[in-house]
Amino acid sequence: MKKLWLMFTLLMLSGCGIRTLDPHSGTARDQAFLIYFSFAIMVVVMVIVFALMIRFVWKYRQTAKNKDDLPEEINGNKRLETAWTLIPVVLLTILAIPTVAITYDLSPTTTTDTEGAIHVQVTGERWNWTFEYANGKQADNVVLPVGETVVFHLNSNDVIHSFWIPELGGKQDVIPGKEILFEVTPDEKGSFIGKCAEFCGLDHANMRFDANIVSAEAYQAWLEKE
Ligand SMILES: [Cu+2]
Repeated sequence: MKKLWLMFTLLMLSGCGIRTLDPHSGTARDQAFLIYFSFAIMVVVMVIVFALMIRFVWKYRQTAKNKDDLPEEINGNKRLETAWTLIPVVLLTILAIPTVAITYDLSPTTTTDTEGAIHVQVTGERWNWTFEYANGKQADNVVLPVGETVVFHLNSNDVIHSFWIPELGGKQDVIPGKEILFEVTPDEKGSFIGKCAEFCGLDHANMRFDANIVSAEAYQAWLEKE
């Protein structure tokens, strides 16, 4: 028990930040909104259910007075059954509307949706990523200008990987034989860790890269450097 407390305290002190909840792009912000939104609904449901449960446990506890009473029969009560069917339907509908809207909105389905964007070919391979720009430049880490829309063209040379830069959004499956587009507009400078989020073999944990978001000038200079 002592050890458990120590582990818990260390975990809390380490400030293990949840990077998906520290969004630095519109995509990541939309995703973080969905997380908070569903969490809020969950908290409301949880508070109501727990409050009712505590109340009923207390109100209907056995006492010397009621110990021979039989509970009221509620089987077939139309009002109750309608209520406990409709409440989840309403909650799920409230959840589904923004979820479906945002999901359809997040990624382009064709390249014509994104003319004027920066297009980067991304190839996942056990166990590294290669980024190729329109001018032919190849790199192991991705460099992008702040405020510009970028479309990643995700491809895999072997197995299924998953492309994920938590602060910028994702994750997006990378499937061999199928190009998947993933659009992001980073809106703050910074260096973020990207990773493979689909277990793909022995060195999966090391399948990482850096996503460096820099000024337009720094990006241009980097792009033109051999
Ligand atoms: Cu992988």
